[in-house]
Amino acid sequence: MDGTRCYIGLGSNLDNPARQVATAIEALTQLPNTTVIRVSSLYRSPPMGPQDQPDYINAVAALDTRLSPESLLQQLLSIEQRHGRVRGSQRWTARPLDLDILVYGEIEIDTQALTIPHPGIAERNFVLYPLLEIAPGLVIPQLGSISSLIAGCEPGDLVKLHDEWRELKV
Ligand code: 5RY
Ligand code: CA
Ligand code: CA
Repeated sequence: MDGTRCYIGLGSNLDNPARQVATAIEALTQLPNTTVIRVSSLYRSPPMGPQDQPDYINAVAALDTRLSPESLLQQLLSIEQRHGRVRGSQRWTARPLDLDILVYGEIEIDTQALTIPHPGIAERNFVLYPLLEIAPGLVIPQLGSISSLIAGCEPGDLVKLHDEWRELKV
């Protein structure tokens, strides 16, 4: 498989979050013109932003894709919908699945629909620590190396989970 190396952030805090993330990874492996290269451990953390919601499970996946950023986004939104996500008027509320394009090769995009690299990466321990695990040498456009970003981001209450979830199937 060739294509562009991308990093996808996965998050869930509703309806068995670990299973949501495990089955979303399965869905990523089924995307057209795309190969999943690596998947991080799962991590649990308290909600950042609005705090009146359950703890999150997060992970990051590396994939190679020939999909454009826009069609990759449409595919991710479709997976979110199949996992029962309903978007309301409120931002940053609990959700069964959130999939973000964190990095898409060396590309920089800033449109209404899509900002790449994802604007929250540098401040979010639940993104940086799983990224460090699967791509320790990564350099992110505009943001720099993972190691320099990690140096400025405390792990805080982030907990790395054990790997039993990798056996989980639907
Ligand atoms: C801040 C504000 C909004 C950080 C801040 C959001 C997740 C954010 C989350 C997630 C965890 C959200 C976006 N300052 N907390 N909060 N994991 N998503 N732990 O995936 F991330 S809402
Ligand atoms: Ca997100
Ligand atoms: Ca999102």
